[in-house]
Amino acid sequence: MSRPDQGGPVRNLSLVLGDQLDHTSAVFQGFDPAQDAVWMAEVQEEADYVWSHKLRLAYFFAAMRHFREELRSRGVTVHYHELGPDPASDRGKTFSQVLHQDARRLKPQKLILVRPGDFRVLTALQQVAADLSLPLDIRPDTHFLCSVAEFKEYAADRKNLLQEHFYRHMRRSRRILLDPQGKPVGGLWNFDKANRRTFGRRGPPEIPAPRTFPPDAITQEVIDLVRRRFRDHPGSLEHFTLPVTAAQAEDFLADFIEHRLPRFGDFEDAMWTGQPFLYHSRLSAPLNLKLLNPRQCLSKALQACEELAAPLNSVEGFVRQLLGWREYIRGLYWLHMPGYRDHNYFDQHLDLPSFFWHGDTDMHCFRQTMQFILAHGYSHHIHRLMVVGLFALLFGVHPRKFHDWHMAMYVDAIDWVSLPNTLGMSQAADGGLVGSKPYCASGNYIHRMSNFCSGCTYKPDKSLGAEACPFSTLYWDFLDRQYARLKQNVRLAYQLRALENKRSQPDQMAAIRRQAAEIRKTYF
Ligand code: DLZ
Ligand code: SF4
Repeated sequence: MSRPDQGGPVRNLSLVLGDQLDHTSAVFQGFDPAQDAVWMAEVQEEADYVWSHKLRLAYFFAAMRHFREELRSRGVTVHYHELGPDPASDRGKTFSQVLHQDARRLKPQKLILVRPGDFRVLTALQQVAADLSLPLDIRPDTHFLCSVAEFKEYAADRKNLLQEHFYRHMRRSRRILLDPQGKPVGGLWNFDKANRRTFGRRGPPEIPAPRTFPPDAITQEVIDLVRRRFRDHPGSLEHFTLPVTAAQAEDFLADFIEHRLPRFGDFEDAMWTGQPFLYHSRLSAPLNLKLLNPRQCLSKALQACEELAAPLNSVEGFVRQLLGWREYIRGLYWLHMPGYRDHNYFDQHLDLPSFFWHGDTDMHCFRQTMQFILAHGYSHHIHRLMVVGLFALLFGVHPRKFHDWHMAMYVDAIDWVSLPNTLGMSQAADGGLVGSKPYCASGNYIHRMSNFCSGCTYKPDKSLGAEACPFSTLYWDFLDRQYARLKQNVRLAYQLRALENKRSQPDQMAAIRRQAAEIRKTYF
């Protein structure tokens, strides 16, 4: 009998998506290379249903092609749909179209899939299987520590799904950073208060640059493809440095643990001009493509803590991101989808100002953040939350438009992580499902955490007049516009008292409203 690579019949066709590049994936359980085959596809729709950054496209395609080569070198048959420079040569624009054709040709008895990271993709693939009358075996994504089923069970009898409580549940149930009595190591569950240092006037010291992985021939071919075929897309391809294989990702992790983890905690929230990475790991991209497993990351960080190579506040901060935040965000996504997409608690409807795509603005903090994003498809979490996200919230942007932009511009963005992060955490549009209070602040926050304001034409402590910081004007305007909704949150009482003081001077409040309206007009 001929094998599946020689055009022979395929028993099971295992579908591997661009964010499922995991050799230990459940899609390979029971896989028999003599009878089964893998299916992978680069498709136009994934590149432009949101207007993706060139680097995001190149990263996915390069990592997918490396994964294909690794599978083939192990004797696995991979049916792979490659995009070429000419769209006319595509066999289909969507996963559904390409899979339809391949399944008709290969005639598998069954399709196997690990739960995708995007509800939209899950429903599309379910539809193909139904149209072809083929069984579709959907398996859990064992990359994550907490399964969808466990999260649903955890959520079932709880009124409030606070991240901090879920994090403690994960620490206890996985016995991570616990002493023999089951208490948190160091006496605290959370060292967040120790993790808000700034760099002061002198700025950050020399920080070892992250390990880079220059493009090999496969990646270079992809870069050339993206440069030609997707030339109108935003962003640059000059800095392709991320790991594209599991082995490279492991080196990337080791480099972070040795050189930047020790000070990661202290300066987790700090920002600085010209420094996109500081002590941050940038592990989110290889993690979200599943080149890295969170268990590897946890084990290396815990080992560094035990060997006293990294202090507890840094290790706990890193563990919280992976074991708390990341797993929590994913659990919430699957708990609330598909309805979650439609939340718009603050009833905001504006488009993004155009500088979200090119960064051409005189707000120095925003310009810097956009430089990082355009060059690297990346900025760290405080730029996301307290610069670009904050501006969208205060300006009045529709939360899903901000999510779509974030999906387009960040290399690490997949729907399961981007949607709760943007729509929930940063835009508070879900009415408090993800965060216990909206992250709203004036330019003073950015001033405290960075040196951006010293290079800016505006003054963060001014909300009126020619020198007023747009963040600060829009901050007071946001509190004023959304007063009735914000008043329901006791955690905002202090900020709202300050607004009430401002409101007691009606002329000043009216001037702020006028200036905010002017900013919206100018930035459109
Ligand atoms: C983000 C992305 C891009 C740009 N391209 C592809 C692709 O061509 N093929 C693919 O399988 N996946 C791609 N992805 C990831 C998907 O958009 C989506 O996030 C995942 O399929 C969800 O599991
Ligand atoms: Fe940003 Fe305002 Fe500071 Fe300028 S003054 S850098 S706009 S926060």
